[in-house]
Amino acid sequence: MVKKFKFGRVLETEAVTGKPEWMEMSAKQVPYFQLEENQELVFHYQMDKETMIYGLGEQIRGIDKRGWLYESNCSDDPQHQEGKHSLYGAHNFFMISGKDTFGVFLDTPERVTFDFGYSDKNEITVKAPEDLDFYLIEAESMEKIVTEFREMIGQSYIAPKWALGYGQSRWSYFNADEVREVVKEHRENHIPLDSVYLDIDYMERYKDFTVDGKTFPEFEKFTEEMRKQKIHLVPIIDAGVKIEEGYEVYEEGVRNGYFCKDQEGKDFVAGVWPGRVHFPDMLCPQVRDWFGKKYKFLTDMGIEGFWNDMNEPAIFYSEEGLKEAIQFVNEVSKENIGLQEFFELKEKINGLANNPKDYSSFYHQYQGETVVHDKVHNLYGYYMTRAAAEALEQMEPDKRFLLFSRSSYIGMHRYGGIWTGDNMSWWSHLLLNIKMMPSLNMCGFLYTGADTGGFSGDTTEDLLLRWLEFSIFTPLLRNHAALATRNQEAYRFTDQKTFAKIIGMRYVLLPYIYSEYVKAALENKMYFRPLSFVYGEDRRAKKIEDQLLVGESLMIAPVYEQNAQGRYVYLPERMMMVKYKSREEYTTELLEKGDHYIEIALEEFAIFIRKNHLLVLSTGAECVEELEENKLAVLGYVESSAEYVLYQDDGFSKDYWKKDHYITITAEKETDGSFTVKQNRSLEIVKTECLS
Ligand code: MIG
Repeated sequence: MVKKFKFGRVLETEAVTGKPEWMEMSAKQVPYFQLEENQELVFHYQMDKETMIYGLGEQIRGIDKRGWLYESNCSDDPQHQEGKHSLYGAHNFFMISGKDTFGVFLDTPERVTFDFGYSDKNEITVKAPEDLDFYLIEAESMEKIVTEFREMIGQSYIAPKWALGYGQSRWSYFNADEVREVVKEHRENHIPLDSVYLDIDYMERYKDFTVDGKTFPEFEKFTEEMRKQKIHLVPIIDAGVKIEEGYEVYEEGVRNGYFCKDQEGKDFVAGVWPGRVHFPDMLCPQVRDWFGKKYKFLTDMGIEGFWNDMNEPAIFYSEEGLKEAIQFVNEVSKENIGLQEFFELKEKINGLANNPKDYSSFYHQYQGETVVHDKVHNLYGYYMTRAAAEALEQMEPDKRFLLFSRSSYIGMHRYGGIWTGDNMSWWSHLLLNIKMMPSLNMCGFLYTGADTGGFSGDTTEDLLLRWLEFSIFTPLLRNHAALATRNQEAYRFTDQKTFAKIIGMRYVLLPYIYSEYVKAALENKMYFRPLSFVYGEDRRAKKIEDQLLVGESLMIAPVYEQNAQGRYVYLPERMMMVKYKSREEYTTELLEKGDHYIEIALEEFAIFIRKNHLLVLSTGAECVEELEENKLAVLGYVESSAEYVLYQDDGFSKDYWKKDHYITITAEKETDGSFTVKQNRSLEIVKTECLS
């Protein structure tokens, strides 16, 4: 049951589309919370000792969000450390599990703070602006609350199947030959690959919807050449439009008044990669229509996927801010700089980027009103990505494109996925990645993953391997690294064969991963679940955050510590462990409920099949196109009988609900101890292996 409480008149975010049964409550009596109303709304909730808090999507820290202060304020902050309060997204959904069981969604484009036992360890204090739509979702379990919430916000974006293959990225591959080299090395070393990402340097002077003719000549031919090798090129698009005479996008935008305005009504100027830019007013439907259609420039040349960056929007400096800073420098430079001035100087310069003052000095046209950016800040990346999605849908209604964004708000999950931004090549960020995934799923973001290997800083061979051993389970699987960092492509390291095998396992597992991912989207379920959602009665399982359930059949326990040869794994029930080096090299074993120290060498990873569950495996391939969908192996832990509903489709159409996409596979234990596997389609089951 969903109850909606309206406070003031909130600017519509269009996060909520569905209309499950809900009640609109006019009274300001919000159950569970004590409410203070002055300039803002303050909601208080008393926790008991057992209370756990889930949600908030893209955030730092653990799965249980209790014990820290979080903020919804989309920020381009590449330091994802514990002390932070906000990352790139604003996902205002959380759930309480304790003496009470409920979920809350605060729908507002403005800043919200979530004090989850930070000021007072037993109290939740949520502060929101006075204009707010407050949704209370009640159901008997965390999973049911998630599903109710997800019904309310609409079906999650589904990526084309090729986008579940392995992607290689770098800031940047500077020319076509570098890309050719990356592809060649992967193919020669039999490291599977489906896509190569183009970062900002493919453009001409960082201008959106241009291609540098010198470094990427005859781009259309180049995409075709890549397609022949079964590679998709995925270019980046940035939010800011370069100010440059003669540049069509800029001129059209100015002519039609499509850019955000400053206080005086002039086009607001910010400094980002292209230099001075204007921001398209993505909140305005006409502007979205215009900007979205620009993607056609690239789709016409054979591009089928994009990533949208810098759309918080990130601002290195504003004209005003820069002027002030320079003035300050000039002033102090006349003096003998004292310590005070030195610190002020430092702050002035550091404070130029993403300065709150700048976000309150430009304006949007939103639903017939002029609105200061501050008030709608958290919607910008969402609406940019929506612009692209809607235009692509118009251009080719029946085709799935790859689309993901850095900044997001709930609602954007219908239009694209997200990557989790500029992490570091740190072991702690691998763990952060593991913990963040279920929270994102709660908020509708299913097509998601981190920069595998780490973005900033230099990675190491073992970190990349261990990271891959987790990332092969995330729907978005991309190796990406920053400018001036060590080369991070799998073939750059000593043990290329191991990389080929581990990345190869992604393709072996793909029938299951794809099936679970698409079903999660269609049925408003989670692909990654914390153990507590399923084994909540088990006090040990309830607190485990470094093991996850992946889909219906699997539990994973990634190794995330340097030089570890294994790890402790807790089994909430008897499970079948499979340790994989490759499709051919693996061991199986039944393990009892309880704690186990499991040896997991660097070259392998462990998965755990749940009781009476099945796993389906392909025969492997070096790209998604080459997977033989009809030839499957079945692996299972079958005490009596197990059933698995396998979802399969062509991977690019949108006819998800067709009956013949669902194949039922059953395994039955016979009296003589053997197993019979059946299916209602003409699959070729190349191998069955069940334990009981
Ligand atoms: O200020 O385009 O998060 O993935 O490689 C950095 C260059 C801009 C930030 C993105 C990152 C990308 C980088 N971009």
